Amino acid sequence: MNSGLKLKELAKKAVSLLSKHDFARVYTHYDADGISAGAVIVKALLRAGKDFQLTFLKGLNDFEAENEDLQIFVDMGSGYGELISNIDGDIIILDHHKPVGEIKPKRNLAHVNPHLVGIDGTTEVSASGVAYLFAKELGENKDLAPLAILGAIGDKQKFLGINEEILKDANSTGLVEVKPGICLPSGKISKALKISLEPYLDFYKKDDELEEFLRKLGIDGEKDVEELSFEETQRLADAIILRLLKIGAYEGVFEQVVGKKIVLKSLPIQNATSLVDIINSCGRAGETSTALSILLGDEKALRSGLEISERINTEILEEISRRRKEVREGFCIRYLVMEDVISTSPIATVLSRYIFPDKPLVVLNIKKDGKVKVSARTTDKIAQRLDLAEVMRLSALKVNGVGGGHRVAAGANIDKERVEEFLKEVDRLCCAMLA
Ligand SMILES: [Mn+2]
Repeated sequence: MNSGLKLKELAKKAVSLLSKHDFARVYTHYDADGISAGAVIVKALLRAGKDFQLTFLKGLNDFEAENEDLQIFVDMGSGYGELISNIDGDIIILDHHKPVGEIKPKRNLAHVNPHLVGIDGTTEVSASGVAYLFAKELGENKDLAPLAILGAIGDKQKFLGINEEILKDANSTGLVEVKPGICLPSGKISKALKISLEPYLDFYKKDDELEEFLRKLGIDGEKDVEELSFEETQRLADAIILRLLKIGAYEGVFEQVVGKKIVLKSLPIQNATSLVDIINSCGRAGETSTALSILLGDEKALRSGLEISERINTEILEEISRRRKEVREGFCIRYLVMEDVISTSPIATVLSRYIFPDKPLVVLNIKKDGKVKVSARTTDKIAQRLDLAEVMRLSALKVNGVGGGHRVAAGANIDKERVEEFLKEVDRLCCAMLA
């Protein structure tokens, strides 16, 4: 049996476990992938006539299990074998993070994870994709494929393997179209270039440079991104590549930014880049229910989502421009220690992909309560030789914390007192893996 079919088999098992219950307690992650996966599950459960309660979590570190007959963990769970083993209830896990620790369930468990069947969950299928496979086994849910695509974009995945199949599903229903173009948020070009985080073009607070860029390009910055002619789009694409080269961005982002754009016809914002951005911003702002409502088609939620997104992106851009000077260099890593910022993950992502792509980057956020949230990022080129999930897991373990994630993007939670020791271990492990 090929691995795609094996994954389907796992999804089938999850569906049969669900069939024994009328109610499910669902937990999902608060980022674009987790929220899109949540939207898939909500729609699929509603259609299947199941009752449910959905909760968004930042992770499972402070999770306290409730006594429910069925709990569904989405975009999380696989990395927490011990925690899951202690839950007294039936459990479905729909995740794509690397499994850590054996799960010895107290009752029934259906664990759907691509890594269990030899599929790379980091690049080839997101939690939204796994949720979609589950939904497809549950009923007529092929129309949810665009949400699975959104999750894959949110997690910066490739359209290979399972993701490619999902894209085919979406194409076949006419709900998604892949067009030649550039992945920029919708709206005025000058604003899109300035506030975009993916791609990050380093025009924030650099109005003169932006003006010069547009002047040389011969394109009116007041024009809408969607109104560009084919020829203008090509010119802009070339200029964006040059800009990315100039700021020293990782070459792997070029193909993600320029070439094609994905149009999601059934979703309230058709520009996939914009929609992912809005959903992520809402998640970061703690407005997860707004994000979910947007994906379920609520117009009013969309209006507030747009406002939230602009506010959050500006805060993040401000933080990046202020903090990039504070990035320090170890032997084999770079690191940045911050205090109580809104969200470490997008800062880590932009810095590691666009400004400092030559070494793994570790960003630490010291919270007021003394807890430290760590985000580690690297390029897929470096990740061929190094596994950040392992680096985070082992380094955190050494200082009594927890860590894990993906090869290219991982994280940890540690205590403030152990920061120095932790960073030393991260650097040591990275050097060892890269040697
Ligand atoms: Mn995910």
